[in-house]
Amino acid sequence: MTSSPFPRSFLWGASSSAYQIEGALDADGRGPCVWDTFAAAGKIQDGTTAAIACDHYHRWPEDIALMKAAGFNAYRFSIAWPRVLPGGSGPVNDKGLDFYDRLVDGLLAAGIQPIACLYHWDLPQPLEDRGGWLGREIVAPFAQYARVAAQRLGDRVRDWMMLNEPSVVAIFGYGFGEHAPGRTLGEDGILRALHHQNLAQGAALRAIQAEHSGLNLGTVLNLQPCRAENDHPEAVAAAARWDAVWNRVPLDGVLRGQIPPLLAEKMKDIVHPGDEAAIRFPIDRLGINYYSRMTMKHEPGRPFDVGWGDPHCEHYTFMGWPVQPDGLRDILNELRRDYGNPPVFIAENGAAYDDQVSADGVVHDAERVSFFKAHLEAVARAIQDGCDVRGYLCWSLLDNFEWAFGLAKRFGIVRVDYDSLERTPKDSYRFLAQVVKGERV
Ligand code: IFM
Repeated sequence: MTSSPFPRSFLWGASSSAYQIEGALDADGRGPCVWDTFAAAGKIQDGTTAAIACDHYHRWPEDIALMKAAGFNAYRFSIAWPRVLPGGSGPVNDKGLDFYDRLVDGLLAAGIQPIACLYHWDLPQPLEDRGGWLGREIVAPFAQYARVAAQRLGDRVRDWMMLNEPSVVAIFGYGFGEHAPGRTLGEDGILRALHHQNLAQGAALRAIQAEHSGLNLGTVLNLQPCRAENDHPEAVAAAARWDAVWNRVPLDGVLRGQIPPLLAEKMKDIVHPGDEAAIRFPIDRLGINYYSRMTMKHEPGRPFDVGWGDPHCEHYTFMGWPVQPDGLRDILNELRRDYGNPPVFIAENGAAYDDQVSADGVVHDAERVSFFKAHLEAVARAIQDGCDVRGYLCWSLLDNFEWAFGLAKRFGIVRVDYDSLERTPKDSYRFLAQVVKGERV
């Protein structure tokens, strides 16, 4: 394609996370994490667990081969904190690190750039037992973990992301209890967990920087534009509050070292002198996860007096999420206009659908193909608008363990048969492979 809006150096690939695909939860000295505890308490909706998941821990060579065959040149994976530091801090488990050594070497041999994410939700249980993200005691263990990971892999992994979606961890893990560790502490739990992730991130970024120079350091945020359900002032104010919680605490924290003014009063006992400087860091890359906009309404009695409004959208995914590709272009342009156009990459974008295996044994996932097409067009337009977008990684390579929904929600471009663990590329895989080759979009 001669007029491709995507630069030659563009990163194309997929994202995944350790807990969702690896399985092998007892292998090689791994310690327990909060999601193990949450699943054991019967909190996964379809009753499944991640004990085997995609068995990526053993089948990673096959998964790398799938990415290579698609022409992908980048892959974001997460390192499992409980494999590296089974107690959350303290003694290092070399066998856990050995797995990521093998994975990184395999990726590099296949010509795929590894992008490592340190925290994709598998908090070691011993740390949760000491308060988890609710206390600032977690900062030092996270910095130790970052240092240890960079010591082992920093000679080959150039791109390091600290967190994945801190607002989801805080809101659903500590506010509403729908995610591990299942705490239902409302506003205070949410704001504490958000701020302490920001603090831990700042310490981890500095720890890695001190360990290795020349690395690309960043983090991954799920930025979702917040809209009011209608133009009633109460709804507009509710959307602004939710935007402050969901988007601004993480974004303004790392990029500006600021607490959103709307939350300053509620956070005054959580934020200590000097914290603003500690959470700010001149990152090299911002990863953006985008799924949809959020439509909010005024709902007294809920945290921040905000509830979910009706987006009045034509299409929804199997998660019930509205399909709103223009929100991605909006968020990229907002970063360009209001945050100095930082280098960004799409670190996750994708959709779960009710996949059916056809008589030919393949999933012809036309809806997912349309989803990708529309979102890639949004990215292309944002690049034409002048946004500094460096890559697009779909969520996800494989069907996987979708947290509290278990194995029932399938996001992969490759189907996984959870009995045989056989991998079968879907039509969306072939579509993205064509895009990468410049034949589509
Ligand atoms: O599966 C998750 C992922 O772990 C984080 N971002 C959203 C995805 C889909 O819900």
